[in-house]
Amino acid sequence: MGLPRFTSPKGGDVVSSPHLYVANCGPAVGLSIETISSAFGTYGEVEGVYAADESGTRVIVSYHDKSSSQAAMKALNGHPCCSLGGRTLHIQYSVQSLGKANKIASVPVSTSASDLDIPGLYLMHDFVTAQEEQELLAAVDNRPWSRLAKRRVQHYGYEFCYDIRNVNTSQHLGELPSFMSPVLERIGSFQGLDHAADTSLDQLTVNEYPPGVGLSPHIDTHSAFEGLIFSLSLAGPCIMEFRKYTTNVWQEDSTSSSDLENQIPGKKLNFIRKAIYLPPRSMLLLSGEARYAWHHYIPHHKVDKVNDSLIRRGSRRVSFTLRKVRQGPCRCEFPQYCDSQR
Ligand SMILES: O=C(O)CCC(=O)C(=O)O
Repeated sequence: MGLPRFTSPKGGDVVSSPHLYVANCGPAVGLSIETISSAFGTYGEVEGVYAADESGTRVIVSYHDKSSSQAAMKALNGHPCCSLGGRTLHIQYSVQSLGKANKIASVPVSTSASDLDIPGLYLMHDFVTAQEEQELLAAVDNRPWSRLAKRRVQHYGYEFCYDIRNVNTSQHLGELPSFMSPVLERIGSFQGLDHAADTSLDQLTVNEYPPGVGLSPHIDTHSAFEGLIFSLSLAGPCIMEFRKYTTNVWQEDSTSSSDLENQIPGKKLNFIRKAIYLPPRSMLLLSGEARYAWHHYIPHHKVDKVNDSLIRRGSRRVSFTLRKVRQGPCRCEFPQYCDSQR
């Protein structure tokens, strides 16, 4: 499944369209795709929010109709937007293009975490057996799924709210289900984990991705979760990519219209990018810098190129992400990425 492609605005020659090219907006400035979708949703039905390019600071917001995009343009262009952290957005109309997509260079994919050299990132292959994998999949398939735009999810312990990228700590859904006990017990012996680390995890999100569906770049909200994030991959493989932005994600933006002219897609990239292959039954751990300072995401591919092999994603990938809900503010060593220390 390919993503829609949009032309970049050149000299404002697009009079009006349902699609908006929005600069100073995106994961590199601390705004998740869900937050952007919710803010623009005030003006009409948003069909999708897509990265306009690799910068992480420009997105396409695609509405169902022109009257919605015109209303959003009028309300948000050049004005500080309260629901987007007070940022001033620079918006132009864009058009959907039938031409070929701008090809984004692929990055070499590592099969082990040590090759990536991201502090705090660990991967254990065969964390569960094939039989345990079947049992875990059967357990979640017996329970109700909630449908998001492109994937299905289940939440245990605490519900994760995508609009605020946080949990509602006043609503405890109960203990993690008993089918997770063997996994939780084994996590204590995860290689790479500090012996003193607190592995009392209390929140589980199960994601089911159909083939070709990925996940947009994000850092799990610091104030929502503690410092260890585990993700178990089941049923099918994928690659996960990581980006570390070289500009401050919370930096106040002083983009003038002449700066905007320099923001043409495909120019300078402001991040380091790395990729890892996650086979079924493997467990990934994000801790330290990997958890707090690197965006992670899953590209929307049906087939991944890993070294010289092409690997098909399979009929679905189901991930079990385990975290501990934070009760106080985050005091990490990465204040530039931290919503508690903004
Ligand atoms: O599917 C995965 O492995 C990652 C999921 C994730 O990052 C999330 O739910 O925030």
